[in-house]
Amino acid sequence: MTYTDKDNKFKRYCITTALPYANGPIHIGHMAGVYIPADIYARYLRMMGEDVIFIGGSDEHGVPVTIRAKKEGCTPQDIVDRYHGIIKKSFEEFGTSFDIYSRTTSKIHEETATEFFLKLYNEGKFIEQTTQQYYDEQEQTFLADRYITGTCPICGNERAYGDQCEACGSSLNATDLKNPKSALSGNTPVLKETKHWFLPLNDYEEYLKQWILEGHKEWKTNVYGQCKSWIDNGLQPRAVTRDLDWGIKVPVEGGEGKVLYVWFDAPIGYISNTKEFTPDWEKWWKDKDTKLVHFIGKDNIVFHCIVFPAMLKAEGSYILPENVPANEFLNLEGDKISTSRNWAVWLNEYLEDFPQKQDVLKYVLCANAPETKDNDFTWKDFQTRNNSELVAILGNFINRTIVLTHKYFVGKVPKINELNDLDNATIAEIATFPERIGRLVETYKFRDALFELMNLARLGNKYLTENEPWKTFKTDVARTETVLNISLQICANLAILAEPFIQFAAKKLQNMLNLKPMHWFEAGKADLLSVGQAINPAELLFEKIEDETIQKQLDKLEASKKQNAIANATVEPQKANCSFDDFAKMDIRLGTILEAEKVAKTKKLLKLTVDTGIDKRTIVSGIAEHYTPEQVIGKQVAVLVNLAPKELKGIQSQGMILMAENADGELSFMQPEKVFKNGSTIA
Ligand code: B3M
Ligand code: ZN
Repeated sequence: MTYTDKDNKFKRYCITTALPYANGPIHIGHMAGVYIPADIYARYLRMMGEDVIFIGGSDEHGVPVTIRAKKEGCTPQDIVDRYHGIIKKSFEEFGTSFDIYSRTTSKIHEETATEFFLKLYNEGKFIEQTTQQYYDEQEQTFLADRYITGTCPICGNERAYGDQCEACGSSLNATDLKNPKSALSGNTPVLKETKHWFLPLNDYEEYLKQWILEGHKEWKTNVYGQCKSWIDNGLQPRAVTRDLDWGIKVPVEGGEGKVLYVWFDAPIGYISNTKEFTPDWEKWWKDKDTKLVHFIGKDNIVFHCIVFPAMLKAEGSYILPENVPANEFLNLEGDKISTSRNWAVWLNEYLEDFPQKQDVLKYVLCANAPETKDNDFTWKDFQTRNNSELVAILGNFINRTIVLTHKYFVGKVPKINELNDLDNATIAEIATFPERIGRLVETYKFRDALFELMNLARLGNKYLTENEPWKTFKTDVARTETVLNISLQICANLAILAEPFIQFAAKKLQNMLNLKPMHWFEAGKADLLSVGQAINPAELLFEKIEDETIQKQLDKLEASKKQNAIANATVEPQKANCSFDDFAKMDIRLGTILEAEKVAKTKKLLKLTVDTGIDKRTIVSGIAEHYTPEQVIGKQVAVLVNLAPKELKGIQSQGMILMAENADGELSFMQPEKVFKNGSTIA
């Protein structure tokens, strides 16, 4: 029984989390959007004594994986083996409490998805359609939308993909692109006929309309709104197969060279993973007493609220999700998180850079979760939340209470004496927290729930500060006993109620207090610790994070921004051809800059004296905004020595220093890789 299900309608909870593509590690956006809320939900329900299965796994099919493989020059299997390993390990280290974390290349998944497809196929639930798809004649393959780039018909971005333009965010059809090019060969693809199987979503439109728009008005507004707009626009048949060689083979005649669409097989992965976990899997998927909840990000809403339910409905024996509490996106330092641009905080790197600080990230990402709108993660906020919330509020309260108990009462829980009004009010308030937090978790308001948890610590701090046991000890030991007893009871309540949110700290605190793991319903009381019970010395739960640590992370991001700028810089188009004779006319030599000074009243010019091996001459060069005179003296550089002399600001310039220039207009000298004599020719 839960607070919001007093009649015990649901006997068990099947909690799924979007299967991340195994084409890269996972990052804080995934964590904040999906895995942290799901983990809090699962841990909480277990503490409520509910029967829970918590399912995760890697999505190993689909084009994102093949693209990564192509980029790295290895097989898709290599890619998924690598990233599934990395992702699984980081979830384990982070302490995400999956009952199973498996993968869609498993045998059992292949069988389950194949069976599912066949059942729908045999029952005539698909329609077959021949459509025109882009085909790369050189590579002899149909092109997935992501493999086609071209000009966006909406904003003119020349690097739009066949399914989406990342510049303006429009979703596109490959055939909308102007000037389409195959990402495999660079050639213009041709349209070719191909047959596919479609799930006629339109047949389920009425059902979905009733089920969601009438039956699930309680869904989050972002989710409900997206569903409504899809349904209102009218549902169309959707292809469930693709021309691709990476995936689960289409198991019917005519299916050669085709695989199940990744969005057909991946959600079935939830079912296969349950099967892998327990032979008793059907109760989790086919019994209406089970509450099925999908945790996902907003880009997956249509698949989990419309397509997958239609698949399940078509199959006929499955339950549908009770809720799909999708989150919005988390940005990073004001920019969209992006795997390809390496603009992310990767979970595996965080765990390396911040050992033993899983709770801090979990706390910050929950406190700032994009539950109702996109949110921003900044390292500064991470530091502030750690230092002024976890350390200053929670850690400080617990530390003060335990240290004082050791100092005054040899580490034993003191007795309660006469209670005053403040004590009674405080005890009454403690009692309200479990239900308050519980109801918020049950309704997927994890941020508010966490805020309430911290309010309990705030209550503790306030209580201590108002009662000043460090003062009363000298005059009124009985009062000090009462105050510390109540403070310790607050600590014990925190030790229980914090478990879903910051489980490492909760465990540590339980150990400090010698408290056995408890049921959620047991919290709220002021007698969790019995009088005379020994507690252990205070251990630090959280430590301050210094500016240098934060700066290191900011530097890391800055470096990846620079990398990207270099990778994405536009290159000047090639100039018209010149003849060898044209080129041979130029006399380019190595020369050394001997003297340099700024040309008065100019910003850009340096007057240089250069030893060209032929003579020592004056060259005026437009590099003063990039180099100081001191920086250039002594450099051996490339000099065009037979450029016709020219007067610049009254100075005769006899030649030109050759410079490389990048897209940002930054300049760099051309220097020989070995030191040669001045006057050596360059050709
Ligand atoms: N792999 C998309 C994503 O990672 C996809 C989710 C599958 S959930 C069944 O956003
Ligand atoms: Zn566009």
